[in-house]
Amino acid sequence: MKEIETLWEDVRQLSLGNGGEIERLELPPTPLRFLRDFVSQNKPCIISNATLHWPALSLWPDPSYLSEALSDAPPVSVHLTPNGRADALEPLPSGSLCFVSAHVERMPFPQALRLVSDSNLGFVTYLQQQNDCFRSEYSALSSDCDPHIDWATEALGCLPEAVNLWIGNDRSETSFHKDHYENLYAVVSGEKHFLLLPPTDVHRLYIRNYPTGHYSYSHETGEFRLELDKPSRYVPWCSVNPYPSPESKEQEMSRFPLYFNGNKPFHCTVKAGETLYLPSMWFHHVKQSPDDEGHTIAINYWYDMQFDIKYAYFNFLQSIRYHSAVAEPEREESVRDSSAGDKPVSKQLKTGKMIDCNLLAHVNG
Ligand SMILES: O=C(O)CCC(=O)C(=O)O
Repeated sequence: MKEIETLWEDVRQLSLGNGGEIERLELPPTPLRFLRDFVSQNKPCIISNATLHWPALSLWPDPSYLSEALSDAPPVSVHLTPNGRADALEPLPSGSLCFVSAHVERMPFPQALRLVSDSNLGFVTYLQQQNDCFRSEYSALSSDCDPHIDWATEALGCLPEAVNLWIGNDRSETSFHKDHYENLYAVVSGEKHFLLLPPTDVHRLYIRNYPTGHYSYSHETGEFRLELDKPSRYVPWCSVNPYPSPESKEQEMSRFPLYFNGNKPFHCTVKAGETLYLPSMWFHHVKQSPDDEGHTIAINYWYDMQFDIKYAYFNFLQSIRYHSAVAEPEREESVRDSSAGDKPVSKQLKTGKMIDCNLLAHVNG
């Protein structure tokens, strides 16, 4: 399907550039510039010096400040995984893949923060809950940063739908996915490493339906069990792991040639004090490097996206089946997604990571 490959090239030539670089702005843009040059064009940028006035930048790197500020707060949500990969594909004992969610529990913040930086545990702790947690679980910190990003609010014509706090370590990783939000992602401490692909590259990520499951962790045995959800449910998810282990690299490259042999994803590191504008429907994969205390801290503002003509075109593109010259493995064909785009968009607001609603499909296993 040459036309789709032409589209990938055109989007880079005409809009995003070929260098694989994300545009950087030294100062926050005016609302007009932000709307005209970035939101309307569905084009990311990194903005320096937009959050320098936040007390959080100097206060939050100190774990004792955070623990003190949240000492009397209700327990916070903690995501535990054996390897730092939650909302990601993991093999079942049968060898087939499952979309697995973390074991989630609630505990006092000071205890949770200690777990994040303790590298001697048999699990990885990520403090995150994509349900507007900053304004609920972490409201004691609200005066340390702005309640919204003013120039983005003016450009987008609404206040954020959700504001989320993320505190992770060097093993916390978020797999490739996309959200139906305009995302302003501000790093407060440590660094975040994003891989980004535009919505037009959807076929390069091999979205397929996978059965869902979850980890459950036993404090008594110190072991994780991976259990399939009951009743069974399937979600469409990106099949590509961009950082395969050395042993599986060759196999992954031959399974996903459109990803590994094509244009490199846009790669950017967002440092403390910088803000990434991550446009709606862009695919993103996230890793992180911690500060001296072993934490990476970020806060993101999810604004409602416009369900406009771009959204309609992207959905249409996604519904087209791409015929790669390279044959795909049989097993994946059997769970090929049903992305006809015929389901109405039902926005899962404040309920967690947005799996592409339009693709959400319950298929008979
Ligand atoms: O920081 C992360 O680990 C993931 C962030 C993300 O996926 C988002 O902001 O939509």
